[in-house]
Amino acid sequence: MAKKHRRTWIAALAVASALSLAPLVACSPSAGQPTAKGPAADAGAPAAGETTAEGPATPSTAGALRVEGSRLVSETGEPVQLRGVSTHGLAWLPQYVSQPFFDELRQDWGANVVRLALYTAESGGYCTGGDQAQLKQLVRDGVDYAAKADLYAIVDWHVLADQDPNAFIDDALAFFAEMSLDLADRSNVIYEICNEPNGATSWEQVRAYAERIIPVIRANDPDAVIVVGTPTWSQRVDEAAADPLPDPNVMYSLHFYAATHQQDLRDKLEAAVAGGLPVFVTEFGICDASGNGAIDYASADAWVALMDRLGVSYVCWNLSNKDEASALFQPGCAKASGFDEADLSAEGRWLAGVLGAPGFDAGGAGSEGEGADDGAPAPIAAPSGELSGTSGSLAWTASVANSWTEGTSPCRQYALSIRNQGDAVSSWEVKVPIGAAFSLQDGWNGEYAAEGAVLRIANAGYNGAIPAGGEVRDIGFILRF
Ligand code: IDC
Repeated sequence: MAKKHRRTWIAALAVASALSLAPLVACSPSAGQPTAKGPAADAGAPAAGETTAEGPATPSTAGALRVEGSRLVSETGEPVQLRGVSTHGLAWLPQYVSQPFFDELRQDWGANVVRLALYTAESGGYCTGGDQAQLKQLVRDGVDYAAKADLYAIVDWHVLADQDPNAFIDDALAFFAEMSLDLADRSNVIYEICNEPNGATSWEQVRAYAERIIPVIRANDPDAVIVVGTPTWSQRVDEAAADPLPDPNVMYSLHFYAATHQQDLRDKLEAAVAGGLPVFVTEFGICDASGNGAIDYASADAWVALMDRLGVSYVCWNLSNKDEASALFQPGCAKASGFDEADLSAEGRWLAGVLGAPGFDAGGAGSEGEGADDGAPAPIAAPSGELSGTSGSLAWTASVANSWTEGTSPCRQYALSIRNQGDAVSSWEVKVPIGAAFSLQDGWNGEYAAEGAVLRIANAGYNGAIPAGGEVRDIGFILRF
């Protein structure tokens, strides 16, 4: 009822002051978007094919994937976006590779891909004393569990401390020869042949390595998608773009840690994709590049918004209970499956919100404030109460003016007020972390932009000025979860 009143009020306002309401921005892709049928190489097209009414593309719906232009596409050429999680090192934390947990990743988390990270060089890594037979079996099992769970699986040769993938190229040649033979019949496998070349390793060196590994895989699996890392911890997609490999089913990885890697790396991603390079974010975190430190939610949400807009696939680091910010589970959590919201770390709760995690909605996480970093909101389900925060000297409050359900989707109408605790301003912008996937249904007396799980609101043309100590009100919006 209040909703109806509100609409009447808007109409009156529009007539009275001849003001146009801010144009609505497309809803968050994680909330579900229609499938685009446009040319696969059109990087500017909305992210699509990934989230349809039936859910994200999976091996059973999209089949064997391939690369077309800058996009990953299904067997029938529909754009596909993969979104999921990476294991930590299989040698150290093998317990998360299981059928029950991979089933959960697909059904409860809403993921459509899992990455199996096989460290090459660290202590106990594949080339440095690890039990190779056991590790290969874990990879085979992981791909099998993923197939049964209807997930794509990335076999990740996790070059890190070794810096240059050529350091252990003989092991890599033997590994990929054997794995591609064993997995040749699997249509859910993606090969990632070097996680993060780093140190002084140049693109020429990575390219030379790829030119030796790719034919070995192709001998058994002519069509699988292969992802190649790029220099500087997989950030130099520009160098790959300048001299790409001739194989048409190759993608190039870009990795980011949101608190460290900001707009300049986002620009690199956008430029590479706009130039036609197929890029896959096979690893990212939302803390700093050490895998720890404070979470940067604003940067994380900006990354998600960009990747969703470009249709770029992304995989979050890492499935572990380590005491580090990039671990998806609470430190020491002893479970290996059967997770619920309380078991998730701050990054885990954020990711569940981004993926739309259907299995976590029912329990109504709503764990606002509970152990969250930086006071950031943590709910996964639709937030039920008032949201508030500050942007510089502006203190804002978004209170729930009305709530209802459309179909099975909760909707909330919010009233926003902003108090200026500093000097007079002539314009304003606030970022409201919603903490759950949403779509913006309506908004008034402001300019609205949905960025991942954050709603950015700037002043309209007529309400930018707030005197010192003053307040603006009558700003409102409707979200559907
Ligand atoms: C980190 C793990 C950490 C482990 C360390 C070294 O989170 O527990 O001790 O590796 O093995 C990467 C790497 C990834 C890193 C991660 C965070 O691909 O292996 O994991 N990171 O440092 N690139 C950038 C960041």
